[in-house]
Amino acid sequence: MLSEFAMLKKFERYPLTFGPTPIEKLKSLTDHLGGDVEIYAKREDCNSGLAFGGNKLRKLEYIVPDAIASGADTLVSIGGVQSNHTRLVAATAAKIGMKCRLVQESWVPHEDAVYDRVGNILLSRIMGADVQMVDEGFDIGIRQSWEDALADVKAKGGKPYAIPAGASVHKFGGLGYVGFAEEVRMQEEDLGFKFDYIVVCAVTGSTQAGMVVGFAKDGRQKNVIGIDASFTPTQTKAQILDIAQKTAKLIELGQDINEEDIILNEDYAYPYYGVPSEETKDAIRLCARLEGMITDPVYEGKSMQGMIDLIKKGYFAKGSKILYAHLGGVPAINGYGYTFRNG
Ligand code: 1AC
Repeated sequence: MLSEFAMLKKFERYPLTFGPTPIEKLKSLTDHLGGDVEIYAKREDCNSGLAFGGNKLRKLEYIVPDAIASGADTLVSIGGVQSNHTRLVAATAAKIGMKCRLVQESWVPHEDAVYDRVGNILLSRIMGADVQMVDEGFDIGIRQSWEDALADVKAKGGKPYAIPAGASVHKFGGLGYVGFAEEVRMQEEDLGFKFDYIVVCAVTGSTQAGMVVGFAKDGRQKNVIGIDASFTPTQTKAQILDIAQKTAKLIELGQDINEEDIILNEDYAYPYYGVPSEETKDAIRLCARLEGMITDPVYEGKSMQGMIDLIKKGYFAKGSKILYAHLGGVPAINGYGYTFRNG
């Protein structure tokens, strides 16, 4: 089917999600932080029945039609050991009747006895993906291990379809979050107000890039506040800009996206990708205890920490309405059982 969103109407969309995701007010967190700004969450973590859902499915909805049309029989992708993206590629492959080959690199210097047995990777294995562990460190770029996996599938007589880390540098990787912006605009009509800021976690970049392009339609691209969780922000920012520019061209946005349109805060990714600081852990606990909303040590914990800290520092004007994008990284928290052994 063709996309229902005006900005994407020439693109095929293969439905993997339930439809528009809920927006809920985080009242207790708002009150706890003094009430000068109002905090809402858009629950991308509740977007699908596929393997606990999450942001990657919005992107994959625009990639699957191309994968099917290519005649491929195997989706091939890559991420860290606890990658959400690879989990959702595995789920998508299962749903559309393809095989799945996943390269899981050692992106996170985090030790927990069960890190490579629980959470995302456990689910990928259960869904039948061929999971290959590779001892290489963090890098959001194109990886030799992934290219080797593509060649290996071919050598064994399969027909691979290549999906890069986070689906980000795929030619259609930015489309899903253009749709997010369109969906928010529709929801704003029902709510009767517009959000002043959208806060989003960024690592491989296509989620923020798509939002920037989508919100450029009504001049709000600079209101998308990315919180870096990669700890390699120069690379992440360059990738966001590149994806946003290519996506803008692809959808014929009719306006340029420039470096100053990409707002990426670098202050909360420390000490390393996938390793939570004490402040990240505190943000996870605070949000869980006030709202029952679970965030994770890799992605949403860092963007939650960033949003809370920016509110405390007065970054957002009094009276602002902030939309926190919960992208759905929670399954990884199972790999942090020791970190949270005392709550
Ligand atoms: C890093 C892309 C990323 C994942 O889940 O693998 N978000």
